[in-house]
Amino acid sequence: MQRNTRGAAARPADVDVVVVGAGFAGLYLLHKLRGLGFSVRVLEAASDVGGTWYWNRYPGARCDIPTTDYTFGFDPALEQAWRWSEKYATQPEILRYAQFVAEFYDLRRDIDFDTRVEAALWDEADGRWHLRTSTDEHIRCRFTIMATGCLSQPKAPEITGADRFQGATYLTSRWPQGGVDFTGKRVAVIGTGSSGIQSIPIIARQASQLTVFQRTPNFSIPAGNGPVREERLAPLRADRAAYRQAARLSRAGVPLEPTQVYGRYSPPEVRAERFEAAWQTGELIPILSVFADQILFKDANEIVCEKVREKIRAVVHDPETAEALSPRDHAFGTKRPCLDTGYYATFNLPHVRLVDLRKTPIERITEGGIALSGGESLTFDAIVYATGFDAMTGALVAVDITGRDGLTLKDKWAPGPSTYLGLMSRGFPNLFTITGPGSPSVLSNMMVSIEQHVEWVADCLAALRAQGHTRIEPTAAAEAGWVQHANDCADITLYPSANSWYMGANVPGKPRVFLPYVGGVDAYRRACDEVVARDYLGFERSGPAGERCNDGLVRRLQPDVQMVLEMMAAMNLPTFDSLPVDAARGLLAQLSAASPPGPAVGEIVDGQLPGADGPLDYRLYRPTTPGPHPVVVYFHGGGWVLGSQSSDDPMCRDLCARSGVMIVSVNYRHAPEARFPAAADDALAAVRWVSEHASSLGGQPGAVAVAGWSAGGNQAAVVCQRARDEGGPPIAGQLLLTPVTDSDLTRASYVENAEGYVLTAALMRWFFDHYVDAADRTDPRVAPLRADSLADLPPAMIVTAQFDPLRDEGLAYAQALQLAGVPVHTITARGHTHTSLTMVDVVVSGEPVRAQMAAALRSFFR
Ligand code: N01
Repeated sequence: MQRNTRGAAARPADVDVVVVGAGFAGLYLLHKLRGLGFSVRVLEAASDVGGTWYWNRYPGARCDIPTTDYTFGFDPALEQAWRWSEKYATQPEILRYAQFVAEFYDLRRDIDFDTRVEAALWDEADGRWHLRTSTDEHIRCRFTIMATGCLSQPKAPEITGADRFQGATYLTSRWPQGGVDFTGKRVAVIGTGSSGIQSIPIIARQASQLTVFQRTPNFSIPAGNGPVREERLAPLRADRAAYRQAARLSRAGVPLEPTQVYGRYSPPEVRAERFEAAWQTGELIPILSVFADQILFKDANEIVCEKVREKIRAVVHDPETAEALSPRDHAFGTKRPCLDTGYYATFNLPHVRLVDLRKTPIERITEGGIALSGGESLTFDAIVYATGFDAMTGALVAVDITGRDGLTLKDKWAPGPSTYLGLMSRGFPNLFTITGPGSPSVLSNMMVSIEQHVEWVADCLAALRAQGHTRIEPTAAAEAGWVQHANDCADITLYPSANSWYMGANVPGKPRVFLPYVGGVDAYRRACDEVVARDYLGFERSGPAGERCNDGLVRRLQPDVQMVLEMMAAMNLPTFDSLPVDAARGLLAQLSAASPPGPAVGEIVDGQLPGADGPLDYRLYRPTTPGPHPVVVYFHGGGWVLGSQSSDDPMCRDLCARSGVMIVSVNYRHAPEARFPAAADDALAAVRWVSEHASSLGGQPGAVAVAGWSAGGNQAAVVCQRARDEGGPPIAGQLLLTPVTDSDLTRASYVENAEGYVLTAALMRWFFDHYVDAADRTDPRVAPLRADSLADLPPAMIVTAQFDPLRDEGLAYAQALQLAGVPVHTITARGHTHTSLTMVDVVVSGEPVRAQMAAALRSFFR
């Protein structure tokens, strides 16, 4: 092994960049920055390169991303020069690979081993970091890059008496270099995460007795390891560059086409087939992606959970042990699932015992072994702690980092880490974190995420130098915006529901915050690239060239709204207003057909009712609960031109299922065939008819409520005014979702959101032109905001969306109703668009708003 043999005095104490850590991130950083002509030193606490693969030498340690993907892809020459032997390489082979990379680029000469960075202090006047090492060296540098790894700071076992044990004690993440021979030994393993699950079958082969102490069972799938499979190699051989690029643009850093199949709407045979196909791959990414909705909804997730439990029951002979090994406390994927080789079968061996700590907790560790709460005392020769890490933040705050104005990273992050893009944190100029909290990191193929961060940081340093800047720091607004966005991403998933290390829940006292970025490698890369393309949006820079601050938020839309817009942009669809009316209707029907159907309701009945000038179709949605139910007449969106009684089907199902009210969605005559006031007249006629026939439809007699989206919201608002002025019927309440309330297209929201969010200013103009003559546009049956009086109208809930041209007129209507004494509840949905709130099961971030809308419908009838 080559080592840095130069004396400390020979190394420069003043460099451009110090990199902390010589794992894969540190190695690539050194190579990259050296290539750009920066002076760099890498400081590494271990005695060699490899990072996590240096330390985690426990038996059975392997990667859990196939080696075809768990490998550097930035240099074809490096890839040509290395061959992996297995689908999942062992720790020694991965460590050899790290050593090979170090040699390939002659990196060791700039790495100080056995050198821990103990403190880093930012000197604002000097514009540099001052570092102190365990070797008592003081190093001054312009930039510090923390490449300290996400899972490198072991977590204390926190078990009473751990220090009293007289036998041998091992920590999986600090395994002895020469290995351990357990032959004939009575061994305890505490912990059943990836480290425990990988090591247990191998320790069982040697030990005379093995007792596994499990606090929480984990989901594990058989790795199916072996030589690298031809089908994995083929696409790489065919076009290596394309394959690597596909990985960079994938959700998790491994090429895989995302599925559109929803578990909750799939028949049993499709569920079984998809699950089994993913299971057979022996890979994490496919089993995490069996269904598009498995990480979003509990019922979809439970399909996967139960199928894994079936697999466990099929292997483990003793039903009680099988049940104890079956996770029931967390959704699949919310804790990182494990890959194993013979893990569950190990519990069929006569000398292996599982102790379920949920039933029988450890009371204490004694000199001779482990005492359990029930009074049982077990004797051991060795205890193995596979108890995990203080993940993502532990290694960063373990260094005493003091930034601007004496702020320490530890203090700043005490309530949870706050970063911009997971790359920097305000108050710590020129300090970068590779795969830091707030970036995809541990939720992705780390090699892809490391490469992306290294390249982003290297490009950033080069850009600063080129532009005459020596200092960079994120703005407070940009950082807060990113934290919000990262939380928004997590909050639409099931991840925050688990007590995982992703949530910091495994370390007592650590704040419960979702640490990685769950929006996907692809979406994340786009955000990072956009920041650069927009002249380092959200960063302050300064130096000889002067000061530059380009403040702003890179992501303001809810993540699922952003995703839908990006998907639509990728489909390159024509805009509705560029099409003839029939084609626009066809496009809407096509988009509706491709949407998930929405939740089940008790019954759906199609019928006809008399409109103002002939019959109108309606669709009735009945709740599952026994009736009679309160009745709501619903008007669909589509600008008076598009849509039908069934075009808002998922939305009507959702409202019905959530609120327990009956929804009657009414088709009305559309323009341009039937122009103003046909739609408004039909709406009033329909409400009258439904009101009169409520009982025979199975509804409660008495006042009905009205609801509508967009132009349908306009109908609902207009009906309330006309019912008040034209002899009824009584109306219990009005739910207006992003309604048209006026014909003034000059409000600020029209200007701000004129383009880019599906409903454009041009499309609204197209709708108006088809529906109503210019002279009639101030008629209150088109512009209810312009009615002479808004008094004595039914209570209202008005929902507007932040990025909707119609936002301000919706707010204006709410305000005007309020001034007229009408009870109004208003919501402005942050990060939403005109159309996003109706996208049931697709835009999950709309759920809380949909829940409030349903609650409003119920409240109208109290
Ligand atoms: O750690 P973990 P890990 N008493 O935190 C238990 C990566 N990795 O080292 O769940 C009793 O997952 C704890 O119980 P609970 C991978 O990303 C990858 O195994 O907190 N038990 C849990 O069972 C992985 O997710 C590979 O209730 C205690 C276990 O210890 C991550 O590293 C291999 C306890 C810890 O599991 C961490 O995995 C290895 C106590 N006081 C690791 N304290 C690959 O395959 C903790 N536990 C690439």
